[in-house]
Amino acid sequence: MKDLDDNKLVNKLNKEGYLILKNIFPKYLIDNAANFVSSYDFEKKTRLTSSKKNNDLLALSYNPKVLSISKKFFNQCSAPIQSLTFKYPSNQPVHQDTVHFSTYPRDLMLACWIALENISDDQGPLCYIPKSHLLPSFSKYEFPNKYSHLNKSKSKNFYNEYEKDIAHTINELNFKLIKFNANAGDCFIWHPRLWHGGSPSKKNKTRLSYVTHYMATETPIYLKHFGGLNFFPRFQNPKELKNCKSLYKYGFISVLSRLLKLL
Ligand SMILES: O=C(O)CCC(=O)C(=O)O
Repeated sequence: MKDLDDNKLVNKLNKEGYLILKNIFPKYLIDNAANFVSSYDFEKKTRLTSSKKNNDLLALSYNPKVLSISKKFFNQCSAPIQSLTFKYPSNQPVHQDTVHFSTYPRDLMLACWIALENISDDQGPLCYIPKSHLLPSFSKYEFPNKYSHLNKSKSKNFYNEYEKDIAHTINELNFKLIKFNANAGDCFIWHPRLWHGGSPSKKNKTRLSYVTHYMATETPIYLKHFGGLNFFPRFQNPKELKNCKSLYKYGFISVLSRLLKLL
């Protein structure tokens, strides 16, 4: 991959909000991962949230090119902290990942989505809005004023309302959703603020795919907005994918030292 200079790629990611890369994964890894996912029983779950039991999926998450791009993007070391494996279309409404994975300082996460088979329109391809990362990120409480804490009479299902408001905005502003019709092995790296989701599709066709979320390991504080008290993000200690080791070695003390580093 000498021809793909990390600086140029990161500039492109910052400009367009995404990168499409081909041929960065060995074919045998894609084939092995595809075999694993297609034989896995997904009857009860729509996605598998851990890849640690499968070495081929783990090897995809630790791809050196993706790690070096994320390192350049963060300007510090990077580690995979979560993965999602899909056998079927995700049907996930459009969102920004920052609603799920917030960091302070902001936007120190990245995602890499990999097609494990050829994916066309009827398989619910990944979809995205180019340059939507130029918009700020919104927590699920901030996006629609009408559902803010100032209006307690509205629905308390903030995430649901967030998804509806994103859909409404796409419509109102005439944003164009692009489908990523991928070949097996193609990957799509998106900026933390890029609006993306899974195109709606029936579940009768497979959409073998695997996504890893990366986080900068040195400075950021990682925050979760789900669970606990509404409006109060929770500190989270993310764990590295391969060994489940916490990124903050000394728990809350590490969080404090990270905060001090930012002063
Ligand atoms: O795979 C998909 O369809 C969507 C995945 C996604 O939105 C995510 O991982 O944040």
